Amino acid sequence: MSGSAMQVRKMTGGCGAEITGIDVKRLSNSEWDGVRNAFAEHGVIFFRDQELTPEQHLDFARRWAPIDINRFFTAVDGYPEIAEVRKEKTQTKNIGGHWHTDHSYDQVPAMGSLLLARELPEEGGDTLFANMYRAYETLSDGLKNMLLGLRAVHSSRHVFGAGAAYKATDLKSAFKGEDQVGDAVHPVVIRHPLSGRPALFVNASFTTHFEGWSVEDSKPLLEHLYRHAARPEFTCRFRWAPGSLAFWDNRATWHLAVNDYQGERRLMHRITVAGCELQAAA
Ligand SMILES: O=C(O)CCC(=O)C(=O)O
Ligand SMILES: [Fe+2]
Repeated sequence: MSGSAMQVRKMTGGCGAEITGIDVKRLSNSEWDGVRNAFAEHGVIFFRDQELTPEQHLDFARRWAPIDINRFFTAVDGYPEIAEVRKEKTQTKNIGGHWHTDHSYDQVPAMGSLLLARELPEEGGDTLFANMYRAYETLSDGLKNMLLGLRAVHSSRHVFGAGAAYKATDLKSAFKGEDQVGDAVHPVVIRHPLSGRPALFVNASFTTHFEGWSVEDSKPLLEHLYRHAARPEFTCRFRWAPGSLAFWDNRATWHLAVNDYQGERRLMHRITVAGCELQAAA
């Protein structure tokens, strides 16, 4: 790493790392190795002051993997591969305001998203992340062993389908594709494709039930896992400024966009990159 001012600093004891001293448009080979290692190790990485055009945002995204266009999000004008995460002054609901991981309803879930801040409220509009390695590791052995044998069903129907709850809110214009919904089944504990470590892979927004269990039977255990995984010591919170860029791994983290800026606009550009089919741990 000689000649580079790059530094990787953990955000908290629980999740994420901030990378300073680099320009993602011009990475040396050793910087690129360092960035990739930080992503695999910390699950979400943050950069500041990256003044990227949409083309430069796309170039950096394509270094990771091919782009996986989200079929429900509105695209940025002229850039079908960039999704808009927008909240207008007059809107009261925001996108992603509950803990979730993107694309778990796909049989091949996306690797992650590169979210770039364009317009921000005066204050607020932070994003929280939670570490799904820590969530799994800190369960008791008995529960870990039981979860290793389970798979869970994930769905986009109740979120983006015809009867979805957001259709009755002021978010209804933000999404499209209500006939594109579907389901997927994944192991509850995955072997992470980059790190090889076990990670908990269920989330409150898209997981509907354990395979072979009813929704009703699944609910108490899923809720226990959700409460456990959201413990503050597994999380970090990122405060955005224009030019801030986050890249999170959907297979290692959850995220939540804090909706504490009523009456102000917030606009982010999101590029999602492709992942792989997920294998069970152990
Ligand atoms: O706006 C944010 O901070 C994140 C929203 C979200 O959930 C997403 O872009 O996937
Ligand atoms: Fe999201």
